[in-house]
Amino acid sequence: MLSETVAETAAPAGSRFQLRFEAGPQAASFAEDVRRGLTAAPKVLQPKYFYDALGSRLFEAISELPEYYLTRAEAEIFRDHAGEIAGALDGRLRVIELGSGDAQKTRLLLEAVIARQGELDYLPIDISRSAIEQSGDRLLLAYPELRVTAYVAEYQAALRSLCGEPLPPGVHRTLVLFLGSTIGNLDPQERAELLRDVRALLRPGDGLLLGTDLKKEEAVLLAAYDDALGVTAAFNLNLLLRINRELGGEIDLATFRHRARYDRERGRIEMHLESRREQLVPLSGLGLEVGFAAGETIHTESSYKFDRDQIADLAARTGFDLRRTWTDSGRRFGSHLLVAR
Ligand code: AVJ
Repeated sequence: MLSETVAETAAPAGSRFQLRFEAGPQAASFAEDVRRGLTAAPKVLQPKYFYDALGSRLFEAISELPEYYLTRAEAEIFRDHAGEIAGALDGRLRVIELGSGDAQKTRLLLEAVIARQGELDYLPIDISRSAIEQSGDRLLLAYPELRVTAYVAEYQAALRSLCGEPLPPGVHRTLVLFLGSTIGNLDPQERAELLRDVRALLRPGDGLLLGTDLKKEEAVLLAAYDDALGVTAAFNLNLLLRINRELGGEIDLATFRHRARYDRERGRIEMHLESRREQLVPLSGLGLEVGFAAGETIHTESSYKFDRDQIADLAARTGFDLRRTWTDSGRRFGSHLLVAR
């Protein structure tokens, strides 16, 4: 680890809230990743950079859109089955969440676990400090039985740090939550690597609850990533705003447009930022000028869609068994319980 700090916070229940920062040894900076991504062919930026303060709020707004069914479908699963999910592993649980964001739908699961065991250690990991602080405050106010140890970190760095720590007294099992189809952002190889990192933290019988979007009709998928109100377009274009603000860019946002397409073969939605014309984009802060042809794009996100067989196969290759899959009534989304072998 390059650095680890435990921050003082103004949380209302200070003693029940700890905030930790983990900088992985391999973590490149935003500046380095933008330089590398925009000088590559084809051009690419990593979706983790969507989530600055504004981007995190835009994603929350996306969750409210009629076309973006993922969040609602997963919440429906938790409303209908949280008790079953919380009871699927035996023993007292602690809950670790990867990419907790605002942790809204997680509440349904936390409540079900608290109902079973009376109290709970909850360890959210997220790269957005603002999202994790806000949600931590709100959770502690709502649940006096909760202790929160929040990690502002990339998953890998936090998982590795957690590996070295003993289980708190009275806790027998770890349940890791990776919800919202965030795993869909990872390419097949990265996806397996992350699951192996999770597996390394777990003991046989521990669980990973994995939320994934399911394969479906292309028109439905495309609408979810190209909504009529243009919120997803704003979410995507916000990356350019962030480059302007943090890296001294002078990108004219009006010269780019949001694009979503479905790659059926790979089973993934792709989001791109497309240059409307040929141009030279000044990134003075980086001492760089980036040339774009008309219609050239920056690939900003892949969002993979899955079927159950793929999840069973992924589980088998990473040291888990797929014990059970819950779906919403429209069979749009899947919550898969993987149990460590
Ligand atoms: C948060 C990664 C699950 O891929 O659906 C929403 C992000 N991108 N609209 C997704 C997103 C465009 C979202 N995940």
